[in-house]
Amino acid sequence: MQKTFIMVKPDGVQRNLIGHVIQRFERKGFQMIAGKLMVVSDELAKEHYKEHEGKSFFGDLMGFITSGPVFAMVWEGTNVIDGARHIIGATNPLEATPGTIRGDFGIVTHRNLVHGSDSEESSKREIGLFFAPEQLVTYQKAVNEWLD
Ligand code: RTP
Ligand code: MG
Repeated sequence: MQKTFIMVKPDGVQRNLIGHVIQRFERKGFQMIAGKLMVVSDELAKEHYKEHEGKSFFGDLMGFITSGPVFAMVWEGTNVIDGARHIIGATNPLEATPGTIRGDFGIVTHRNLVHGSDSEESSKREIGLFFAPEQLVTYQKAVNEWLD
């Protein structure tokens, strides 16, 4: 079963949107298999966003993502990587379709509420950065039989 790393960023936590974000993924039919409230260290932030190192916004991104608690999660489901990115919406919330999380709640790119892995490779990498293998709780729900 495909897995993805999802994180409610510091702005989402401050705006009391943790529960709402979880509900968006739950009602779609995806299943949370790990979740924790934590503060991202400078080292972890740099590693997580290393593809953007050297870009003009990298410093601001580091400051933002370490500025307060985040809610880190692993979600599981059929095509959950792309599915989650659709629920989250485009990087720039002003361009994100209404109905997506960013489209409904965000205005600016540097405060876009939620992160979602963009590929199988990055999901494996990011899950490994934030969670130990034994922290992933996979389990069967009978209702999932009716999803695909
Ligand atoms: P994320 O990784 O956080 O889920 O966001 P994303 O895939 O939609 O966007 P990505 O290109 O990976 O960029 C990572 C984060 O960097 C900030 N950013 N700022 N031009 C800019 O000012 C700019 N571009 C990107 C955003 O916070 C974005 O979520
Ligand atoms: Mg990204």
